[in-house]
Amino acid sequence: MPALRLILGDQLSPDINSLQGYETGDVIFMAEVHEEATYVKHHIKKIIFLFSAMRHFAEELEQSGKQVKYIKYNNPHNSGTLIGEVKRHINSNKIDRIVITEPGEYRLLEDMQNWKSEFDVPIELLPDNRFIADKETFRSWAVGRKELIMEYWYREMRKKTGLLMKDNKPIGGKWNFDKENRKPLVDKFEQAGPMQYKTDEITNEVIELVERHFQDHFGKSTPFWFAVTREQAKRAFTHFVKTCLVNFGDYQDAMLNNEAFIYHSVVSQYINCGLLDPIEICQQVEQAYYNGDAPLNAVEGFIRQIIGWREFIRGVYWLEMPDYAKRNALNAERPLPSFYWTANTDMHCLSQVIGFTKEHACSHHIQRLMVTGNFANLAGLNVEEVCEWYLAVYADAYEWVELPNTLGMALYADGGIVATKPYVSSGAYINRMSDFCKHCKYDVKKRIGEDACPFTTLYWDYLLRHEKRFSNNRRMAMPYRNLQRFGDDEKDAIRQQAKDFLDGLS
Ligand code: FAD
Ligand code: DLZ
Ligand code: SF4
Repeated sequence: MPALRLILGDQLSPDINSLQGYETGDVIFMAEVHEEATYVKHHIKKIIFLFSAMRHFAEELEQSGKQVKYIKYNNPHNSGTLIGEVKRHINSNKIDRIVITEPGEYRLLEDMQNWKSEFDVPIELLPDNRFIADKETFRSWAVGRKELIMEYWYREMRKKTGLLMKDNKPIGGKWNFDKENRKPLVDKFEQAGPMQYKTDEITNEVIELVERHFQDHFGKSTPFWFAVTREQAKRAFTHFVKTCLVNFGDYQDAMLNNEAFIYHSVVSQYINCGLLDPIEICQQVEQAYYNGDAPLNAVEGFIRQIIGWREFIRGVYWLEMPDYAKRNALNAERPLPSFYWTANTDMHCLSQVIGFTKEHACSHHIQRLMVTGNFANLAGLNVEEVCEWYLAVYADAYEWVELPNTLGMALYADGGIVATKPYVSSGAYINRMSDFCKHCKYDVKKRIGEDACPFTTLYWDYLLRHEKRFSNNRRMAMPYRNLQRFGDDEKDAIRQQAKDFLDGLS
C-alpha cells in the first residue's frame, strides 16, 4: 500500500504523525507552491527561510534512506497549488493512500477536508502531535467556563508536563513570577543578539529564486542569517540559554533604540515550522535552572510563554474558528496607514519597530503588542487589514498563532476572549519601557498641542470613545478614575486633537 506522505512547509519535524509508519515504497512529498507563498504577501525573508528549511529537511530525510519527491518553485511543471502537485504525482505513480498531518490554518484544513472528493484514494488527516494538548483537550477545558484565563490553563500544562514541578506543586512556591519581569533597561546594554549563520549553497540558490519571483513582497532579503536545519536551530537555542536566558525574565518587556532582540530567544520561527521541539527546549531551560545557570523568574517566564501562552492561543484558535476571523467588537475600520509597510513615520517608536520587522521578519512580544498593536487598537485600524499585516510580516506567523494574538490580544476585537481588558497605553508606557521617546519629535507627556504624542492623545480619546464598554471593567477602573479628573473642555480638546490626527492618517 504505497502512501504519499505530504509534508508542509511548517511540518519539518521527523517525529510528526504523518511520517510515522513510513515503509519502503512510500514517498514523502514536499512542494514549494505559489498559492502558499502568496495567500498573503509574506515577508521575503519568511519565504527564503521556509523554502531553504524545506530543502534542507528533504535532504536529511533522503540521507536517512527515505524516498522524497521535492517540487521546487521554478519547476516548469509546477501547477502552483498543493492539490495540483499531489494530483500530478498520483497520476503518474502508484499511490494507494495519502497521509497528511492536519495543517495549522483553518483555510487549508477546510480545503483538505474537501480533497476527499477529488481523489480516488483514501486520505488520512492525522492530528498534529507537536503540541502538549490536542484540540479536544482544550475544548473540554474551555467549555462551560465563564472566562478563559491563560493562567489556569498554564497550571494544567505545568502539571501535565511536570516542568518546574515537585510533588505536584510549583517549584518556588508560586506558579508565576511575571511581576518580577517588567524592568526597563536603564544601564548599558551589551548583548550580541541571536546566533547568526552564514548562508550555504542551498540558501543562496533560494535567495536568488525568491528575489526573482517575490520582489514586490515586504522586507529585506539580506543579510539572511536564520538557522535552516534542526541542528543549527538547536545551536541557536543553546546560544540563547547561555547568553540571554539569565536576563530574559527581568527585561522581557524592555525595548531599546536600534536593538531589535534585547534578551529574547528569537526562535518562534524555528518552533513553529518544526525545527525545534517545544518540550525539548523547555526541558533545556528547566535544566539551566537546576544547574544554577539561570534564575527562576527567567526560566518560569520562558516556559510559561511556550506551554502556557502558545498552547492557550492555539486552543482559542481552533475553538473559535471560523467566525473568529470576522470579529470586530470595537468596529475598527480605519485603513491601515502606509507607514506599516514603509516604516516612514515621525512616531519614532513605530518607525523603529516596523524597521526591525522589515529588516529581520521578527520583533519581540512587547514591540508587537505595545507599539504596532497598541497603535492599531488606539487608532481603530481595520481589523482584517491589521491581522493580514501581522500574518505577512513575521517569519513565525501562521494563522493559528497570529490571529488570536492580533485580533484577540492586541486589538480586543474578540470582545475579551484572549484578553480580559484591552492592552492599550499612552506614550507613558513606551517611555517607561524604552528610550524611544528620547529620539522622537513628539513630547510623550503632552496630549494636546502640535507636538503632543499621538499615543497619549489617542489613549485618552480611546477611553472616551469606548467609555460605555470599558468603564465598568474592574481592570480599567484606574484609567477611568484618572479620566474623571479631566474637565469637559479638556475632553473636547482631546477629541478634536485625536480627530485631526486620525484624519491626517489617511
Ligand atoms: P520569546 O520572547 O523568546 O519567547 C519564547 C517563545 O514563547 C516564543 O518563541 C514563542 O514560541 C512563545 N510565545 C511567547 N509569547 C507567545 C504568544 N503570545 N503566543 C504564542 N507563542 C508565544 N508568535 C508567533 O509565534 N507567531 C505569530 O504570528 C505571532 N504573532 C503575534 C502577534 C501579536 C500582535 C502579538 C502581540 C504577539 C504575537 N506572537 C506571535 C507572540 C510573540 O510576540 C512571539 O512568539 C515572540 O515575539 C517571538 O519571539 P521570540 O522567539 O524571541 O520569543
Ligand atoms: C508559509 C509557507 C510558504 C511561504 N510556502 C509554502 C510552500 O511553498 N509549501 C508548503 O508546503 N508550505 C508553505 N508554507 C507553509 C504553509 O502556508 C502552512 O503549512 C499552512 O499555512 C498551514 O499552517
Ligand atoms: Fe512613540 Fe510618543 Fe514616544 Fe514618540 S513620544 S516615541 S510617538 S510614544
